[in-house]
Amino acid sequence: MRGSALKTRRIRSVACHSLLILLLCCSHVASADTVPGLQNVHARAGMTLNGKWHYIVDPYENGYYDYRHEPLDAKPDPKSGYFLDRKPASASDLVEYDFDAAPTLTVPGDWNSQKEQLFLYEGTIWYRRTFEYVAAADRRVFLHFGAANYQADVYLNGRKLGQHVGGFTPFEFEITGKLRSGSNSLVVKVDDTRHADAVPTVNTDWWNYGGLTRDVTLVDTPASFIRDYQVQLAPGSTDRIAGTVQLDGAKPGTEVRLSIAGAGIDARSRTDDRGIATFNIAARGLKLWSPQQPNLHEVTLSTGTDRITERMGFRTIAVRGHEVLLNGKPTFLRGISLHEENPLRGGRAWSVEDARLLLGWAKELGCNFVRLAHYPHNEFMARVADEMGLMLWEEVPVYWTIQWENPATLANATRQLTDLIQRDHNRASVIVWSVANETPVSEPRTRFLKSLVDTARSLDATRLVSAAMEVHVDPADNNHRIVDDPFGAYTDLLSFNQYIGWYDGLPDKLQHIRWTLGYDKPVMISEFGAGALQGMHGASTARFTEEYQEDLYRQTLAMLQKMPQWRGATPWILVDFRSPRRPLANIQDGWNRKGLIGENGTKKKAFYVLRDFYRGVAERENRGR
Ligand code: GCB
Repeated sequence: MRGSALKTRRIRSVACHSLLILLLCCSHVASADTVPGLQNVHARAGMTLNGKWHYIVDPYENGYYDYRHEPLDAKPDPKSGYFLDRKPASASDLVEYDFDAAPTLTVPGDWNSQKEQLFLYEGTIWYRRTFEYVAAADRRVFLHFGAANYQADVYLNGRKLGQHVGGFTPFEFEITGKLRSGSNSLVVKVDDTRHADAVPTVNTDWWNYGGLTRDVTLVDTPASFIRDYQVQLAPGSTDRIAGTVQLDGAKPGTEVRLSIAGAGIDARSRTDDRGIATFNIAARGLKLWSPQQPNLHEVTLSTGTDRITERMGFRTIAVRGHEVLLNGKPTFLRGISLHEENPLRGGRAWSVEDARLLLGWAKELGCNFVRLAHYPHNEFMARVADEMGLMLWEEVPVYWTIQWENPATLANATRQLTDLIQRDHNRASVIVWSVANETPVSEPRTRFLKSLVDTARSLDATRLVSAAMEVHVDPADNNHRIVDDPFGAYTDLLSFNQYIGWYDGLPDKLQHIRWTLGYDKPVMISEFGAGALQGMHGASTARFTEEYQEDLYRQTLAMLQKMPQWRGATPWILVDFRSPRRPLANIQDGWNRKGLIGENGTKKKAFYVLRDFYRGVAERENRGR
């Protein structure tokens, strides 16, 4: 079962006893090693480990063996483990690998888009880089990975630090006291093999980009430091701040100071015996965040030994009846869906610049909302969305069919959701946690998803929870669509994907459709769309022409406007994206063509249909509807 979700475990050093107690007390936490990750890593001292890493491709798993750390039945040669990063001791010593002579990959970055031979590769690649770092005696040091798809086994100077499972969430290891003076060898085995019991499972409609896909950072903190914090408006309030700050390595009663520039806030609190300081303070001077005015305040937390700053927005989000209320005002979610891919460069998006490109296109489209499908995107997406004024839907890869009855699969999904929420819980842009996409209805599936909703709500009472659900066709009337998924009872938004006019008839069918919605909630259409090859023109009934896609957008928008509880949409999708499920030669060539923008960055006709529609909505909203 190596590489499967059954081996899911979160490797985080448990630095203080009080944290352990806290975690054992929390019902949503699966095990005691789930210490929250380091918040706001990029604001920390340390150094980047991005750059060129040497790599060895290992399709047969020859470099894995380490009987000292991984008891395996086979009798491996202890000298053969690539993690040892060995050099021959003499000319007659046999070592059959050499990282120094091996080629390099750039980190961050998936391997598929960097080397032609690795384009379709799925399996193990061993990465190695060396670095020097001298930490002061009273400091602590961590190795932080923004993400590695899908499983990472991490070794420092030949010793295993641990393993992480899940391709899109951050993880770290404490390495205080483990650094050598002089050169250190950091080896990471990354395996992106797909597994039936994993999250996501074996079949998806996106490219399985493998590798160290996000930043790798060495983080240097004081012995007692601010590990995590959550600072936001108290639920239901626009003039009170509720915050919790988790210290690591501090004595109970340690003072924590919270100041918010431009809002006249400078408050103090003391940690309890779990290392947590809480705040609940008046905050009348805040300028609220919204897409029209994405105000950000500089928030600083400090203790006697540590200090950390970042810019944060403050806003409320709620639903009431059919309305979505942003800062108490009804808001239409003018959205678009997005994969984490930069089509112009090729491969996974990971940088601030990538985020600006993708979210900049969404702004041009007139959006105030973006669905980051179908897995956690890199954290710059949410930070840039904070700055640009875009609300976000963030999602975990509980996609299509998952092993609903496998407790390890649920633990894996819960871990990914927890880590996503914990990473982004200070982002004003994030308004929805989505726990799944298009999961066929069954009792075990609804139980699984309900458990994820409970996790999301227990971790964050200030945001909405949803999932992209499915629609069912009335067996007695092909033009009657029913949304009655039992899971809809647990979500704040009634969100579903529908492809009438593409997988289900031609666009003309849309004018005949009747809806029965089983829940009195705001409807947010999480997907609709049609494939079009940019530059291919023809009749509006001819598949893959821009005219077909354009017509489908027109007719879908006309249909949705007749739905009284319709409050938003995230059509599928902003840009064409790579998918191995799309082989149609000369049209798809390995790309899902439902983008409103082609792989070369050129806008298709439907882009302008949606843009004009969103302009109208925004104008009406500005006039006060
Ligand atoms: C869907 C999926 C999405 C696919 C899309 C399509 O319903 O949620 O991941 O890419 O349809 O293009 O078929």
